[in-house]
Amino acid sequence: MAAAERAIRTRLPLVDLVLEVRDARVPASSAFEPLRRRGPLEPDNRRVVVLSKTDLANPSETEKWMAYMKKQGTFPCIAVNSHNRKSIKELLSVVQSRIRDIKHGESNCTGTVLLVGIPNIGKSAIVNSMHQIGRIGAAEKGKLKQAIVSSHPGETRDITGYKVASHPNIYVLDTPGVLSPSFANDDSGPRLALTGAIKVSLLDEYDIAEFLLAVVNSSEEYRKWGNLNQVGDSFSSDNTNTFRSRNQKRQYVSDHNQDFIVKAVRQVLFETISSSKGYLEKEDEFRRLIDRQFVSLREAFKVPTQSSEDICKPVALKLLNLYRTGRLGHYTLDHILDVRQEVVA
Ligand SMILES: Nc1nc2c(ncn2[C@@H]2O[C@H](COP(=O)(O)OP(=O)(O)OP(=O)(O)O)[C@@H](O)[C@H]2O)c(=O)[nH]1
Ligand SMILES: [Mg+2]
Repeated sequence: MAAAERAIRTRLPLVDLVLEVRDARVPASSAFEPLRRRGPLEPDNRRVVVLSKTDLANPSETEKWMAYMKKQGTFPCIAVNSHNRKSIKELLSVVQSRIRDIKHGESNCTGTVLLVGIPNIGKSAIVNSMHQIGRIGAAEKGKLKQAIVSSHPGETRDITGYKVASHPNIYVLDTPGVLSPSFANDDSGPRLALTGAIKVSLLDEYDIAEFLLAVVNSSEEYRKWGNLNQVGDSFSSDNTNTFRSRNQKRQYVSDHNQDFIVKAVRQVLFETISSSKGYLEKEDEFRRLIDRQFVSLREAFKVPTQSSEDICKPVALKLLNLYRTGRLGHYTLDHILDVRQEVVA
């Protein structure tokens, strides 16, 4: 990571534009440290902040963050879902207009954009979508490249350029994710582990799942899961073994992402949180709730007790996986009120 950071730092002064990708769920904790240390909070027209994975964040919190960043006035900010064509087109148009400004409207030139951020934040997914959707010549379209996208942090190892526009020609350089070791000393650690920027093996998975349950238990998202058995609910045709209804694929007990497992998990969360609401101000009640949830979630995930002495690890990993794929709701973990200005900029 140190070599990657050096390579990025060397390129920073050479490119026309820097796209700093941050996770919309943690817009402050996921700030890119090498840019943060650059100095005073003056307007920076070479930098655009991209809030990624907006489909996983709380939409009203994302709006508040966008308004906050705009008010700061130091650099533009755009929210993106890399799986959404419209969203990528908006990003492309912001990048093109910035490059045209920087190149004073010249169309016969080349603009370079450095895409930076912490690991697993969606950089390669963004560059792939820009490369595929961007207006480049038909001959070049035939030679489309593909950056490796993976749910594990640290997948991109080298800096690679992708053409995303013509007139002017724009190349985006995808870079390896870089994370400052200082995350271990502040409270961003659990948030970054939960959102997937830090390898789970570096922190205790049980602690991260406990943090997730604390977030879920303190939010109102669980109320949506109060009518899971009503007719019309997408999860209604439940069966604990395998089942197949019309237009549905066969569902297997071993796959915790399957609908009936997700439904059982949501039901556990709904029931345990509803029965404890009103008592949760007391720390020991909150703790007891989480312990109870782990026991019930083991059943919901169908983790066999006899197969492992430690049931917490598989339950924790399955729970984290559901959160990361958005199946436990939409949570923004950084709140504007908690954030100091220098952290955002
Ligand atoms: N839900 C959702 N998932 C996304 C989005 N963008 C990327 N992902 C997922 O996030 C994971 C990481 O994506 P990458 O593009 O590999 O992330 P990266 O920043 O390049 O990661 P490194 O190369 O390790 O630094 C993958 O599982 C992607 O499918 C998004 O907008 N929404
Ligand atoms: Mg990558």
